[in-house]
Amino acid sequence: MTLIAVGLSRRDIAEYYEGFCNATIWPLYHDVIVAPEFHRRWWDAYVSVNRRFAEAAAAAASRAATVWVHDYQLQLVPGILRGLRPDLRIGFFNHIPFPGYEIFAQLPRRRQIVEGLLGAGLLGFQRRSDTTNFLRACRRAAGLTTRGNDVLVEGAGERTIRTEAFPISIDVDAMDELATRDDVQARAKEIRAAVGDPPTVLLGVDRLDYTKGILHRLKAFEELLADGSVDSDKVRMVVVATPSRERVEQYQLLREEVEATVGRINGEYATLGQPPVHYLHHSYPKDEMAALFLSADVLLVTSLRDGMNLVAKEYVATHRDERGVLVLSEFAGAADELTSALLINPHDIEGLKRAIMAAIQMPPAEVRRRMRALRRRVRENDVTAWADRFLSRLRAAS
Ligand code: GDG
Repeated sequence: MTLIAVGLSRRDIAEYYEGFCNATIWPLYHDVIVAPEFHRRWWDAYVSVNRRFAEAAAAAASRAATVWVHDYQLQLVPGILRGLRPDLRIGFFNHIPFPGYEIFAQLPRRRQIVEGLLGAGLLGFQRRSDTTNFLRACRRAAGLTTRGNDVLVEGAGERTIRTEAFPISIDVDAMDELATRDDVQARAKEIRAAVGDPPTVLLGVDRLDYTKGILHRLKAFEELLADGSVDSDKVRMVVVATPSRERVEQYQLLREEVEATVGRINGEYATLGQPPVHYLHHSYPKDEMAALFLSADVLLVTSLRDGMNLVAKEYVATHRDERGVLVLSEFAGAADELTSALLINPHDIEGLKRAIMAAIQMPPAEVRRRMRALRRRVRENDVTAWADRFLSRLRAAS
């Protein structure tokens, strides 16, 4: 792979990346879990950085090349690039949700975003509902006509833009290979021993982000400890919260709240050297991640909104042994495919508690049956199948 760097100044990072991308678009596209901030100079920075990415691609692409633009940080690139290089075949994939129109409509420059995206010949989203939301935004924010999944752009150079759901996936073979390595399996045993070798290990792995529902998960666990449904000697929770966007204020506040909650739970329910919650604010290499997945009896994915959630798929891919229960939020894109998981609404703490108890107590035959079905689904649509499907649709659309 050849990488061409597009340089960002300190100011670009503050206004474009931390500002417009991660304090305007990210919360807005995740259903305003926290309030998005709108600042006109952040928008100017977004336009300027998108232009630089488009110019870099225009300079690097050969004649009639395919350019695949990724994610919410670059929504204006398809339009700018098309203006610079009409010969290119441009596709765009959005990794995060596309919000309902009532939410999207808050964006002061909503029309420009829609028009920027429509520079592509094919627009891919994670879920069908994201596609539907985008089509509605085309009609309402840009006054365009849609027909089925197509958007019609009229006038000189009339065009049809395709939209479609392409649920992203993982490299299943690579994950499976890691999980069958002897050293990784030995490490998984060590991890269990390190948390006190309890009968049940619950695990959550996320970037420390307010979309992931980490506090909801902790609340459910705390209540189960408080009402005596789980015994802190028998069930241990591992919370891996990878550092993320640490200069954005909402992420600093979340970190404080998560750490205070973990401290409170452990203060209340730990015995000496045996805390019920093991909290890790670190990044790990891939093999350690695989060992963590292998070590856990239950994976808790409690996202309040999530484009897909690859962690859920990775957990499934590591469990060739057909052990392990996946508790999965219906607000993660993965819920459309992974229907054999225990699907939950993370806002419903009682329902989440019931699902955690069901996971802990699930008979082994049911664990195997569900995991087998999950593995079949993840295998059928791995990341190569995902990319092939997108690129062949892009060829057909152009
Ligand atoms: C966005 C969308 C969508 C995490 N900590 C470490 C580590 N990770 C890896 C996981 C997984 C990836 O990062 C996280 O992917 P997710 O899908 O769970 O979530 P986002 O980061 O929010 O990703 C999401 C995704 O894009 C793809 O389209 O699914 O909805 O929000 O692979 O394993 N990897 C290593 N060390 C860590 O500490 N090596």
